[in-house]
Amino acid sequence: MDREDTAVLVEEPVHIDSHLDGAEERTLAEDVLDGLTRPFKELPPKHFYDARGAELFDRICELPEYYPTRAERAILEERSEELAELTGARELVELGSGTAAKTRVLLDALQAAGTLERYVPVDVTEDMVRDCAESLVDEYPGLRVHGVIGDFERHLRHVPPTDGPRIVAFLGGTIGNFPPGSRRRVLREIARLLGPSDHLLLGTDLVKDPSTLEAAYDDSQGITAEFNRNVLHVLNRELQAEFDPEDFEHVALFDREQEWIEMRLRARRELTSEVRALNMTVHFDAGEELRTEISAKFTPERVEADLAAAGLEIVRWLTDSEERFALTLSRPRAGRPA
Ligand code: AVJ
Repeated sequence: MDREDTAVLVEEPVHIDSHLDGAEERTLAEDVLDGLTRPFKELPPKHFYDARGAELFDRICELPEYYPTRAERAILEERSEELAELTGARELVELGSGTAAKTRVLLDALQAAGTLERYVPVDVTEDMVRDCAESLVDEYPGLRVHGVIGDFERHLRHVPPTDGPRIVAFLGGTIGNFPPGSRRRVLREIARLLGPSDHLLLGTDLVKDPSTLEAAYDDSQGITAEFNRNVLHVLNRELQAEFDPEDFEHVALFDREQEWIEMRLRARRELTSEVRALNMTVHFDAGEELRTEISAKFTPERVEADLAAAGLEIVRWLTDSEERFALTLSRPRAGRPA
């Protein structure tokens, strides 16, 4: 056996596959063509997260008004040991892993239980996944990391098969960003990653009084307003648009009927902007709004119904002491159709 053959046999602790192919830019262009020509203008929230958007989101997580991150972390700190025991997981798959800040709490518990073998982060930001993978293999001796760079709406089929029980984690309440129909579609797709001995760990923000909710999305320091306006910086840079973000006011309100938060950008005056890459002119009347995000708030009944629609049954319903946020552990219902 020569040296090259030997090299193939050495297993690298970090393995990263990228499935991005320029389709991301097309998605932005399509979403703008579709969403900004409608009578009620709308853009999907995933376009917030360029480097500046990701940094602003990290700052949001530290704000006194934005409780979901702290509440979810508190639940994990309190209950990770139990989750490790219930699942016996050898593998953690994390959708939208970001900097994996909360993930370490779960990895610690799986490590302590002696079952942890592999971490599979799925995220669109390659640099973040790579940096995070390198730190994690140093922090957790024996851990292998298989990063999947892609969009969890399109690339879930690239998540590698598992050879032992796994937890698929979808944290932060991001499932709430999908309108009800696509929410169930996304959950069904995620459920296809689960075999009979696997579990889904889902984070959802809970319905509560509107003033607490609205404050969480309209903080006194104006960080969320900057985050919201950042989508216009993204359009200016990626599609050669000419918006002045300061022409738009940040709006956050709780829709009591739908039980979701809406973020909007409201034109302070009548204005037009070219979007040069799309050969398009966008017009706003004074006061006209662009919806940039919905963030659904859940009741236990809604979580249960959405999971059931994906063929999943609840194993544990975990909340923080103030019942602001929930983590739900679920598993495939016996006899579910493949
Ligand atoms: C990361 C999508 C769950 O909806 O609360 C924070 C994003 N938007 N502040 C949320 C967000 C405004 C956040 N998610």
